[in-house]
Amino acid sequence: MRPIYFLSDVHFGSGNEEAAKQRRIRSFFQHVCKTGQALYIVGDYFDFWFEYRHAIPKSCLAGYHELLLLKDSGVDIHYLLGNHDQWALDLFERDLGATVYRSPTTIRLFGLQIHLHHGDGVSSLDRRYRLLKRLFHNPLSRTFYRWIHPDVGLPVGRRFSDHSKNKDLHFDKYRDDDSIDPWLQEQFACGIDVVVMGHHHLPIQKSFGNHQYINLGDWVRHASYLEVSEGLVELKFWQEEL
Ligand SMILES: [Mn+2]
Repeated sequence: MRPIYFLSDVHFGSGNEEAAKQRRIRSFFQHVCKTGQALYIVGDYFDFWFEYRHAIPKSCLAGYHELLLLKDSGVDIHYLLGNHDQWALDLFERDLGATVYRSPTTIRLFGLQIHLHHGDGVSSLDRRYRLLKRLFHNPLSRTFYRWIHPDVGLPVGRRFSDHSKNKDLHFDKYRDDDSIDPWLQEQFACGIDVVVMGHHHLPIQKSFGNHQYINLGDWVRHASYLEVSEGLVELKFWQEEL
């Protein structure tokens, strides 16, 4: 069986070196197509994906185009929504044939129980965010926002989710954060072999006895991804093929 790849936090559409990001992602996706069988996106592929019934944000077109090419190359796409793309309706399923996960999920691959969680709200450093999350998930506020014209609504939404260069530094707060360890131990105690998360933008592969915690990092600064195959769970960094 060919390897399965995982990535998260590409943040397409942030306006931050978009052309370079698209080039990197395209060359990585070609590698996935040549060598692998499926790609798992563990959230925040887009910086702000808000899907209306008849419209999607222009800022996401370049990133979406790469997903279409990947799908056409025959790779299975699995998409766990993150906090920047949680407003997806049915386009990923209908148009990309993707399997979409709207909440954390556990999959079984190569004999391993792998728990996928975008990672938002897990750390104790996310306390303020948890309040916001309730607002974002509220069906009423979603419906209300959907009725605002995109030319008015999207700039406001993007300001909230804006992933500018300066904001990258804000993720350094997670560097020595071990407040997620008790949560990880709970997952391991329930039979999970590997926890795969994104959101923190810091690539990490850490062992807890026979269990592992992987943070997928991001494609803003790191171009990091996970490769899983028979007997292999390895966090890697994509080097563009020249
Ligand atoms: Mn995130």
